[in-house]
Amino acid sequence: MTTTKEAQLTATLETPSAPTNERVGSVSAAAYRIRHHALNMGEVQGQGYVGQALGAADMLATVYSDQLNYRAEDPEWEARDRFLLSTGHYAIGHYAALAEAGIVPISELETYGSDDSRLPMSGMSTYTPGMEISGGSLGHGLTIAVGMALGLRYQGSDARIYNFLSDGELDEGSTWEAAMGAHHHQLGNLTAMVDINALQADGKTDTVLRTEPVTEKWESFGWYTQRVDGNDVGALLAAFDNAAAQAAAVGRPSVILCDTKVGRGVTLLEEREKAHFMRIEEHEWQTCREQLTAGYEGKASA
Ligand SMILES: Cc1ncc(C[n+]2csc(CCOP(=O)(O)OP(=O)(O)O)c2C)c(N)n1
Ligand SMILES: [Mg+2]
Repeated sequence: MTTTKEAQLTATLETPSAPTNERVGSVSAAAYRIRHHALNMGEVQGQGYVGQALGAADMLATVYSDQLNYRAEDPEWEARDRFLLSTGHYAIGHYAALAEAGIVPISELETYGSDDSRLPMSGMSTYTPGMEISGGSLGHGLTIAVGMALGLRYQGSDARIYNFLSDGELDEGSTWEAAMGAHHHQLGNLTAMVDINALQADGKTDTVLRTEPVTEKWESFGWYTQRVDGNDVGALLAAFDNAAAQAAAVGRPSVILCDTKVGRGVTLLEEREKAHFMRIEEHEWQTCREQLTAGYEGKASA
């Protein structure tokens, strides 16, 4: 539960000014490149978690090109902010973001999912620079994030922890235990973001396990909670700015709940029925790229 003191402090803190068009444009361009990389990587295998990468590209671009403090040439730099991908199968999108960030060479992306590649299908910390944790077993990312955030605080570090979760991970009890622990320890250095794409491996989230009302749940666990359109870069930037300004000052963990669309930016894939693990035919990849570019250029010139 939010305490009265927390509520008062949150109310008195100033809301940061709205993100500039320049910032929105720069993050949108990064998101476009992340989507483009993800399509190229998906084509190597002919199938995969491409829909998730497209859906989460705006979230990933906002974090990597606007929020995260890191050194591309030294991914293990002690003072870096940590981005924890707890949803291992989203690795394709994360690799694209790591390439955009200059941590993984763009030329290496074509090895995705191949034998001996540093970019396996499911994210593994021992394989890939910049991959902080292994996330194949869902529902563990937030527990690790809480431990890391505590550890950094004990060390007197100003680094922040960002944890990316999927809506399927809200099915896991461990996620909620960690959420409770983060509030108990007043981890203002922790920001979670949840990709609410309303989908899981076995079907739509509300048919697998109904997790709504999600906003009220996080609030009742004591988190500073915002829910935004996760494909609206301006809304994402504003939410991350609020999280940094308010949650850290109040000493409360922060969550940004992001409603996204699987396959976002590529009409052909937005309309796919079997969206969790997509099979895309050889002749369709070029159409995907063309639709992505046409949509991006149309929006940029609007
Ligand atoms: C602990 C655990 N249980 C089950 C699985 C199998 N699994 C892999 S992906 C997935 C769907 C999880 O939901 P979400 O991440 O929201 O799926 P998406 O949005 O990518 O379709 C499941 C159940 C797993 N990897 N780990
Ligand atoms: Mg999902």
